[in-house]
Amino acid sequence: MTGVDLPAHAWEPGKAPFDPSRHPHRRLNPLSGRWVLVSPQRAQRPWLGRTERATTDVARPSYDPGCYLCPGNVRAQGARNPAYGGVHVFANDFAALLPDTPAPKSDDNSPLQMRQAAGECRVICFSPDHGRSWPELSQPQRRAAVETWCSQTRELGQRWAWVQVFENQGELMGCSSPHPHGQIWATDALPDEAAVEDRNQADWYRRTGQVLLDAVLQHELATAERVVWRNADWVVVVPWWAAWPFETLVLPVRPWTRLDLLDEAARDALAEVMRVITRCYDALFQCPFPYSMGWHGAPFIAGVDVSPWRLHAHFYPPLLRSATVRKFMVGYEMLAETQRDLTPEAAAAALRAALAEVV
Ligand code: H2U
Ligand code: ZN
Repeated sequence: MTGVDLPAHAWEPGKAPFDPSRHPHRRLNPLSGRWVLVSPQRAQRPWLGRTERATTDVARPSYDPGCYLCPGNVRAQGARNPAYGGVHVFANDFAALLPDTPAPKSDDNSPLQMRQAAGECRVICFSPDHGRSWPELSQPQRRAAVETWCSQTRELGQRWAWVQVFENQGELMGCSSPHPHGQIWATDALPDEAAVEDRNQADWYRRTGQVLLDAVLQHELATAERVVWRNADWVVVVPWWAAWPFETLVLPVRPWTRLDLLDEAARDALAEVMRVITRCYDALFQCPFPYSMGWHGAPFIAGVDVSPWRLHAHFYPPLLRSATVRKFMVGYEMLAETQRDLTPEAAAAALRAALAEVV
């Protein structure tokens, strides 16, 4: 036999019964249809690679004269923000999508495809206070931000097929300003992630007559292994298929399909979810936790059956082991498939422990 020596393992190859907390395995993400390689035996490997500079936890001022997003300040393209006192929404000065875009000629037989891309991009400032984001906002302020997600989704959904509410938090995730803000991009076509989730939820519904994420939620509540926190309306889990080390999925208890349809109680409860989850993340490594998060709900396409859809939010934080060690999606991830060392169950336990300190 040729080859290299295998490293010694804690189990006898070929003999030990499968244990997902010790043995490498693959898990399916049924929303994306992609697999994740889980390698728990590797979680103790030494790290001599890059460390991120820890974000210094200095209190930020409540107003920054140099901030493009603070009330009364002039933005990068010359427009001036009003002296807003609550949530403030404006059209992105550097919009990636424009409403009146001509359509290119398309040739279905060409390998080089091109399609029209029309839409609108907006920025949401969650509060006038430069120094307070989700964890520090008051409950009424968080509730107002949730209300804006819902009302913007309703308004933009009248014109566009897909309304993407999202937010980048922290320099590590490319967030351009510490001022608490999120974004909304609305577009005429289903973007890639939305189209894949749409197809997979529709396939599941056709095959089983069930809503995919309702089935997932039932499993998660039954085992509770990956549940981080819940209230009457929402459940926060580290999904079975998490790709990022501390990725979470926010699922509704009641059968909501889109943000704009949520009732008052669900909106109130969602404001609480945002407090708990952001504090939980910050407590995990005692730093302002970077992440990208966003909402997926049924598209606004006339005549399309929305029954397979369940509203949900994804939180994708990049940190792995501390404020300074992040996960890189490189090498095997780029060329083969996503891989993680820490099991989603261990990640959920760590988040629950962090949460116990702050909530
Ligand atoms: P991020 O921090 O998540 O990148 O979002 C900031 C957005 O705000 C970004 O899309 C916009 C950028 O184009 N922006 C303005 O529209 N006007 C400005 O004056 C600064 C930033
Ligand atoms: Zn500011």
